[in-house]
Amino acid sequence: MPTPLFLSPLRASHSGLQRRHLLASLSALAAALAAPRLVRAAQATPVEIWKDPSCGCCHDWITHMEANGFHFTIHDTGNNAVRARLGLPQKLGSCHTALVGGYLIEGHVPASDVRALLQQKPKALGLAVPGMPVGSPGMDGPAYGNRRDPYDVLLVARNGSTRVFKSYHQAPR
Ligand SMILES: [Cu+2]
Repeated sequence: MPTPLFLSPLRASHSGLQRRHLLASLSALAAALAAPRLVRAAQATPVEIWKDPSCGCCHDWITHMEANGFHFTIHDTGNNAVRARLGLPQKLGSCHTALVGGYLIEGHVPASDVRALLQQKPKALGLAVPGMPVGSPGMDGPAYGNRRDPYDVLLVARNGSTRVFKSYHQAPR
């Protein structure tokens, strides 16, 4: 019968096309999966952090920062000594102290503000969110009933004076 002879090359080229299409899709998928991971490894900003080993909200802040391209070296030694050594007034203190790009980061500072600080490079000791306001990164979400208290990110000068770097969740006036 001539029919199979006529159909088979057509079927062959059709499946070849499908295979090529599938391979192209697979390599595009592989590239899409691999690329961000490589970029993340190469460009992640190193951060050193001092915290209590049992601090859960510290860990949640680290998770927030890592999701925004920071990479951590963790010291589970508490942060009172390092905070004093680096010259941050205790009244501005929180549960963790970090160092990134020569700046001190105290408490639950949003990653976007850390990025802004690193871009603006002001003359300063660093940023602080004193205490542990509910609604700040690592102190947020369903575990806190999605409450969003107002808080300020403070830019701390080397002499310990502060000004508001960014305000969050302020009640509308
Ligand atoms: Cu905390």
